[in-house]
Amino acid sequence: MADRKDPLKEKFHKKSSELRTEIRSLIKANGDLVVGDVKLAQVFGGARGIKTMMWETSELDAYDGIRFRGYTIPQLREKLPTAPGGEEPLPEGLFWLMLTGDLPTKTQVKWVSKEWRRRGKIPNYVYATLKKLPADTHPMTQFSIGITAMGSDSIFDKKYAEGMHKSEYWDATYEDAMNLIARLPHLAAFIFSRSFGDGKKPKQDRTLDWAANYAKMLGFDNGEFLELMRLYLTIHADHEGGNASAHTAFLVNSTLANVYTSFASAINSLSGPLHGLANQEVIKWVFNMLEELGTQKPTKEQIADYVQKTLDSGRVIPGYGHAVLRQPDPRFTAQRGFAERNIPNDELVQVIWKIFDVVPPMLESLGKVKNPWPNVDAHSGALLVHYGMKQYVYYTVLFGVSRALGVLAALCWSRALGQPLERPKSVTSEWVKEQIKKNS
Ligand code: CMX
Repeated sequence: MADRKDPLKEKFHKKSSELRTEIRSLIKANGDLVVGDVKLAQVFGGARGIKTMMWETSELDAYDGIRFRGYTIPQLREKLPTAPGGEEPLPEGLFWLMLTGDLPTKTQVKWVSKEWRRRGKIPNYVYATLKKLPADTHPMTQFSIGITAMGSDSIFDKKYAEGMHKSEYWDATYEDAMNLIARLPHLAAFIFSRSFGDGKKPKQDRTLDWAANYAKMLGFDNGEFLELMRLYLTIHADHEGGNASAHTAFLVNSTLANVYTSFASAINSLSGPLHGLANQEVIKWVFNMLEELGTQKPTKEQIADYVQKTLDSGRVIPGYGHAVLRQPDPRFTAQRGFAERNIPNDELVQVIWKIFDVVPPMLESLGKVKNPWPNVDAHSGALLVHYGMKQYVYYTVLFGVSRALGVLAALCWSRALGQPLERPKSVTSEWVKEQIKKNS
């Protein structure tokens, strides 16, 4: 579609065409293979564990945590290219890996950084749309509206209206996905500026990578913070396909909605406190605790009392628990590692570590929590506060910018493999009672 040479698109096209052919013959020969049973408890229990979708970019194991194309987070820190003099992986490299299945070279990652800088311009009507909203509109609402507004620019929609052949869907989807990823830091930084700054459009630095550019457009240029952003935007990128935001995008995109509206739907899904908004809820909960206790250095006993009070009031402990994981989240551990390397004496970070000692046994003692361990959201806020980003209502936008990498790579795959409209079956309680009667 684009005239320019695009090594990533070429590689993706080759790989996805091969897999498409392979999957077709695989389904033809093995279409009746049973891959799991569905129990009544799962029907009523949020569809936990039911295998219903194909998602190429990553896989989640309850005990080992996330693997991106087979690589754990520590392996990504070792194998993905870094910025000059840096230690943390560049998210561009993870995108290349998720889209192609292969680890990129430094040159390939540099190409992606350049390509995203080239594609980053947001149409003026998007800024104008956002300016109509009250400045105190929640940043996630602004983010969703901004992404939806950009959909007017969708190459997929334009080509579809012109009668595009279905064999070309992948190409238009790839172009939209690359444009959207390139634009997100600009949009997200503008929202930060509107909500907490002078409201001006941020300007990118033509020498920087995607994450560092985003950090700078947010107004932060501390080298350690740029490294934190590279790590942050890498580890939040994908968590297989069944999580609420990814699954929402997958469902919407299966109708052939463009990736802008599909990803805006993912952002809406991420904005709930049981999912992405938990990162804002964690730090809010910690700040409230410190204020109520009147100390920045609470003891474990004081923390335990506060945890008990939260549970007694019928609320969850944000940042703890997970629908799939049954161990401390490796994304928590990666952030803890960053803090241990860079800011081990930070008071707030030490509170987060004390909470980690206190909460799991307390949740376990309730006898109903399946995973008492911290998830990704338990640590991120304390790191951001350390470097001066205290506006916690913004935190889920950072998560959303990162999540675009996995979701959009997966949507490219979905269109390239020709995956159909998603349409699972629902049942009524009458039907369930009927089945129980028949069974007995
Ligand atoms: N604090 C208190 N109670 C908790 C809990 C927590 N952190 N985690 C689970 N529970 C409770 C559930 O509310 C449920 O209680 P009821 O039976 O009274 O309704 C019970 O334990 C069983 O839940 P579960 O099967 O262990 O957990 P689910 O798969 O249903 O839910 C999750 C998973 C993440 C929604 C839940 O652990 C939770 O609410 N955690 C706090 C919010 C949070 O941190 N979310 C972020 C998740 C990661 C992300 O997507 O970003």
